[in-house]
Amino acid sequence: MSQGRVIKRKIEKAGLAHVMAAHSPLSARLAEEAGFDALWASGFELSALYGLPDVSLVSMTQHLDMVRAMAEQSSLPIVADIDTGFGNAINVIYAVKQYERAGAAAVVIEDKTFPKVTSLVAGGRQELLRVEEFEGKIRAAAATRTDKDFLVIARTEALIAGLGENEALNRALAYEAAGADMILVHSKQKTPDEVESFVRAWSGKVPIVIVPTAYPEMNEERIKALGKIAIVIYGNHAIRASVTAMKDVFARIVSDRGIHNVNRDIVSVEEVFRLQNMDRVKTDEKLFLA
Ligand code: SPV
Ligand code: MG
Repeated sequence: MSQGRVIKRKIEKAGLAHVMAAHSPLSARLAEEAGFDALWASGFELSALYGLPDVSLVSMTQHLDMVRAMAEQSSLPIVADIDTGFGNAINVIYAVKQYERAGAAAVVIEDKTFPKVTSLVAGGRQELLRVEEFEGKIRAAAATRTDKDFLVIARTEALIAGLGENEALNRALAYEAAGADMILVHSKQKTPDEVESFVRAWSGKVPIVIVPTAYPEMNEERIKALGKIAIVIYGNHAIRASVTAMKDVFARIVSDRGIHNVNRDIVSVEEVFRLQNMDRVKTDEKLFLA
């Protein structure tokens, strides 16, 4: 079964797929062990991993390499955040071929101009593409995939850009007509109101994807009660959890002048060996080293 089919099955069965951000094969494995349905190959997280702002600096090749590495270490489907598609519809055609071959289950393409500016930053420059041009990108993506279950998800940034609900709804309808399998609507309002209102007003047939980072009260109970939402993406909690943990441990080592205290509170080296499949090396040594 293709990875796109796996996500669709999950949605058919459970009504909602829970997708966790990952920025490395290790975080992908941890998300899988925690029980998520799929991985979000987040552009924000990968940019942060490189210490860079999420403004189209990380290249498609860098992102693809990470998608491939995650696909090797986790059996979960990968929803690839391909930002604006790395250029125009021609770039999208190339990207979709590459991401499908890399083992992704889906791509999310956003309707901003290239280079984009990260969505949640206060006062960010948010410029949207003409609707016709973005429709062309969605048509190009849908025409390029070879697996009919590979999902093309169109993301509108109309609410992020402050253009209002009507613009967001009109764009989403146009993107559905262009062949999008789902619509991701993003919002940076601190409460769920804006997205809830969009979802209630949504008259399209395709389901909605949300990333409730800015409005964390939107829990799964509320999402299910709203209906129409097929995927919830926890967009940056892997990198934020890592930063929290590293800051805490590093500060304690500095203040304790040693590792004697933190040692009790962090995972053992054996746990990291487990995550690295070190036991497999031991088995293979017995089998193959003469
Ligand atoms: C990402 O995780 O890269 C996203 C979500 O696109 S956000 O950063 O909220 O725009
Ligand atoms: Mg992104």
